[in-house]
Amino acid sequence: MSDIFKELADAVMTQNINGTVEKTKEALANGTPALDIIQKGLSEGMKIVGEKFETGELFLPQIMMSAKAMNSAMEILQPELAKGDGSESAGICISFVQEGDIHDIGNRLVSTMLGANGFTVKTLGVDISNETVVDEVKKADADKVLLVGSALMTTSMLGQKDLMILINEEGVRAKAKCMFGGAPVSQAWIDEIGADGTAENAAEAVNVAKKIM
Ligand code: HCB
Repeated sequence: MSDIFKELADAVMTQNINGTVEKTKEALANGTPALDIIQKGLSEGMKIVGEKFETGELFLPQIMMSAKAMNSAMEILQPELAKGDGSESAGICISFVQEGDIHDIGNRLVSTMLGANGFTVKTLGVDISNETVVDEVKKADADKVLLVGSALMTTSMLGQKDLMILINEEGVRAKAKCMFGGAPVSQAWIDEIGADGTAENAAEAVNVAKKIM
C-alpha cells in the first residue's frame, strides 16, 4: 500500500476525523483519483476496523467514530465522484439498504458511482421494507429498473431472499433487475436466491449494472 493510502486507512482506523479529512484533501490535491482514495485507502481502514470489532479489540463507539471519519471524507469526495459526462440516462436504479440494517456507507458510494456513470438513481435510504421496494418498482415509469440493494449483516441479508420471493409473487420479476451487495453477499448467495448479480465494490457495481441492464 502506498504511503498516502496507508495514511488514509490509519486515519480511519484510529478514529481521527480531522486527520481523515486532511489526508483526503491532501490526496485529492496531489491528483489521487477519488475512487482510489476510497477503495485503496478509506475502505481498507474500515475493513480492519470491522475485523478488530469482531475480535473484541474495538467497540461500538469506536466503530461509530471511524464511520464518522469515513463519512466526513465522503462528503468531500462525493462531488468529485458525481462528475458525470451528462450523457443520456443508462437506466433507472432504485437504491436501498435492507430492512433492519442501517449500514449505508457502501450503498451511498455505489449509488453515487452509478449516478456518475449515467444512471438515474432514486435512493430510498436505510431500513427499507421489501413491500416498499416492490411498490417503488411498480411505480417506476420504465420497462425495467435496477434494484441496488445492500445488506451488511447476515441477518438482513436473508431479507434479500424474501425480496426475490415477493418480486416473483407480485409479478414484477421481468421489470426488476436485481443487483445486491454488501460484505456478506456472495455470488453463491445471488445464485441461490435467483438474483441477477453482485459486486465487491462500487466500480465493479457499475460494470455489473451495465451488463444487467
Ligand atoms: Co456494523 N457491523 N453494526 N456498524 N459495521 C458490521 C457490518 C459487522 C460485519 C462487524 C463485525 O462483526 N465484524 C457486523 C455484522 C455481523 C454479521 O451480521 N455478520 C456489524 C454489527 C454486528 C453491527 C451492530 C449490530 C452492532 C451492535 O449494535 N451491536 C449494529 C447494527 C445496526 C443495524 O444495522 N441495525 C452496527 C452498527 C454500525 C455503525 C452504526 C457503528 C456503523 C455503520 C455506519 C453507517 O453505515 N452509517 C457500522 C460499521 C461502519 C460497520 C463496519 C465496520 C464497516 C461497514 C462499512 O461501512 N464498510 C462493518 C465491518 C465490515 O463490513 N466488514 C461492521 C465500508 C463500505 C465502503 O463497504 O461493504 O458497505 P461495504 O460496501 C461495498 C461493497 O460491499 C459493495 O460496494 C461497496 C463500496 O465499495 N456494495 C454493493 C455494497 N452494497 C452494494 C450493493 C450492490 O448492488 C452492489 C455492490
